[in-house]
Amino acid sequence: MFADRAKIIIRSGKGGDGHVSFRREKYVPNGGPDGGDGGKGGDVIFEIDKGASALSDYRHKRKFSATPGEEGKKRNCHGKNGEDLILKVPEGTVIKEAKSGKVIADMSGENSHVIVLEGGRGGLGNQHYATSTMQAPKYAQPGGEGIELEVLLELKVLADVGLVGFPNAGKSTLLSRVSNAKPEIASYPFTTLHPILGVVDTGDGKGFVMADIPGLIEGAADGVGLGHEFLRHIERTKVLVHMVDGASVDGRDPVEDIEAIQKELFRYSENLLKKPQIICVNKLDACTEDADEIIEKIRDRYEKDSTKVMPLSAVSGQGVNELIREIAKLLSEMDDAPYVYEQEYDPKEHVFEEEAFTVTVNSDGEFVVEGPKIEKMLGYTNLESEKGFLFFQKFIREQGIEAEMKKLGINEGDTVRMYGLVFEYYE
Ligand SMILES: Nc1nc2c(ncn2[C@@H]2O[C@H](COP(=O)(O)OP(=O)(O)OP(=O)(O)O)[C@@H](O)[C@H]2O)c(=O)[nH]1
Ligand SMILES: [Mg+2]
Repeated sequence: MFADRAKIIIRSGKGGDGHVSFRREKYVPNGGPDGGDGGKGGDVIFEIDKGASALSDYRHKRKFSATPGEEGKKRNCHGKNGEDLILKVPEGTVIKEAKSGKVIADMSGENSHVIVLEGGRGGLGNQHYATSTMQAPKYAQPGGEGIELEVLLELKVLADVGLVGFPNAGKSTLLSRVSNAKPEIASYPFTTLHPILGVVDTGDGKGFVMADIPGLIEGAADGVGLGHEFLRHIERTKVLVHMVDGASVDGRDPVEDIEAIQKELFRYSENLLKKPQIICVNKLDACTEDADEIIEKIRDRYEKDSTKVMPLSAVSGQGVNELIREIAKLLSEMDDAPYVYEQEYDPKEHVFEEEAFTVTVNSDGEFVVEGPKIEKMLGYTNLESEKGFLFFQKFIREQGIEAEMKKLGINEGDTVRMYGLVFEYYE
């Protein structure tokens, strides 16, 4: 099956912990601290793979993790950095945060290599914590946590032109005629099962990309048939080519067909109907009734500034060059940068959000400081030792906790509570 959507869990590597150790030398009983720093955790990076056209690699495996950094070692040895995890995706893959559906990165255009999750930083070894009064620090910094996130990968192909229409209208026949693509063509509906891109050479050194998607039927916007799944692939296109069987080969009425497709496009997204559209009245070679009459009828109803009606035969080639010229003209009047989705969600901010602290003043006028990061910090800091206490003070300042308490009006001598710890505040 063609995979153009996948939900996976990605995880960056945890940073390696800093190491606690002391030099050991013969006849030197108490060597100085020599605990090395931990290595940085691996990042999760997405990269465009120009050769890939589907997200099949992500269909059968759910979880993808970068490796953690190694712990620091004795003799000032730095732990090895974790390896980055590089996930290759086809161009046009949009990475979204699974719960909110917000865009993290759009792997299109310039964004060919994006670090989506950073690995945790390596912790500092105890050698960094020696001072003149604390020469044997037993504290080393733990490595930063890795980040885990569920993401949705959605492939929205990058094409300039999107081909839409009922099954059997002749979309694939047209694509095979004007481009290098070789889509399957058959006289039954739903021959095309997934989007196919073709490059159309316009002869002037330029060209454009045309996407053929499975035929749409009524209810497509609600998920009927195959079309709905694939409408997202034409969201980024600049021009829509709407094909209709003008010869009623399947006994359908062209005007009713056009109407039904327009309705589905509109229901999927109003933006689709805002794009310039060319209605191609196809299969002219097979018309038994008066072709001019059918074309006139369609022109009367649909032709306006943003919609052009063009007669065509994808099989005989009649009208095909005119169509390509018209598409090229429309595209030349438009901005040629591909549409790239903006970032709406930054995993880094999200982590900060989770780790943030709160300061509240209770009924006794005490300042209560809470938050998972503070709890963690207290867990690894020995406040009895001078070094530990200095570290604690620095933490309170650097995390902005002191500033927050000042904002709430703390004065010298006021009481501060933190997870069972009670002390008086002095600047
Ligand atoms: N006579 C005639 N037949 C055509 C023309 N264009 C396409 N056909 C035939 O119509 C049938 C369907 O063509 P396709 O190109 O597979 O149609 P499609 O729109 O891609 O269909 P789906 O992939 O099912 O959505 C085939 O048997 C084609 O040979 C045309 O201009 N004239
Ligand atoms: Mg087809």
